Amino acid sequence: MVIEFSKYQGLGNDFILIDNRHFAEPLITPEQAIKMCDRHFGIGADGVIFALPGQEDTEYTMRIYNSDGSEPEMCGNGIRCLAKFIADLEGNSEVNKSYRIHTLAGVIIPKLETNGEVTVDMGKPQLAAAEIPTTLDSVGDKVVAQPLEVADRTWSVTAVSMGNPHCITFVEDSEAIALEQIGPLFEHHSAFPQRTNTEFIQVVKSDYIKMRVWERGAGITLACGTGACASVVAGVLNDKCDRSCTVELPGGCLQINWSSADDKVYMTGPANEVFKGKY
Ligand code: ZDP
Repeated sequence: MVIEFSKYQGLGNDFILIDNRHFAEPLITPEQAIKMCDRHFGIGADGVIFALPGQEDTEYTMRIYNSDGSEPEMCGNGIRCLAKFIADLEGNSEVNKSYRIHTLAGVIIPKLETNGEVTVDMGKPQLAAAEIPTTLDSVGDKVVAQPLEVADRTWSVTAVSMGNPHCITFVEDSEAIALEQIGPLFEHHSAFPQRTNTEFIQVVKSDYIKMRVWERGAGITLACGTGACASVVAGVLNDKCDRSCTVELPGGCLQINWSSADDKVYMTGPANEVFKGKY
């Protein structure tokens, strides 16, 4: 079967977008997604995203397969790409247009800004151990600065869910972390029964942090939107950063604001089409 796709990227986190508006189930299988994401034998991407019909009070549903074929609940860079893709499919050039999107992490609302960037209402972070999920101990009802043994070292980690699980570690120098070696050990650690995305954060200033990420199901990527949100939440919980903070990722910067007014996390960043094709 020949399938039309569009390739988008947000800060170098790149996705294959599929117009799935007329079918309730994804048009391709996880096995096909693995092949399409292959950077040598396929199109090349960190994941495949489907724009499906909405459910309940939403206009669209987003589903995503990681490059290993697993299905995460949410995808921050991906939903910015999805918003641009939908506007393109609809031929909609309305400014400040927002969409209500059903995801496995609840209703997420991206809004197209006049400068071409997208601001996403990412919802409230989940901090309870059982919801993340993690078996690490809690302080009160949060998993903050807990010891985790990985690669013969005890790390102090904070766990946050943005719909998907994140394990955040603050380090002196994020460049010095051997991500390729230790990333998989965090991802598959028994303390995270659904596996985990893993972020290493260097605090440059209270309103500017640098992040490197090992993504569950995708490995090293140039950016991770949910990871940037989770890292600012972790920074606030550890008194290391402001609620409004710039996150520098290898692919560029995201602006994150954990609102004290409504407890939701707002993420602003770019998303752009790269090319269209048939596969
Ligand atoms: O939770 C996971 O399994 C992630 N790999 C999903 C993708 C997250 C993403 N990088 C983001 O920007 O949030 C797309």
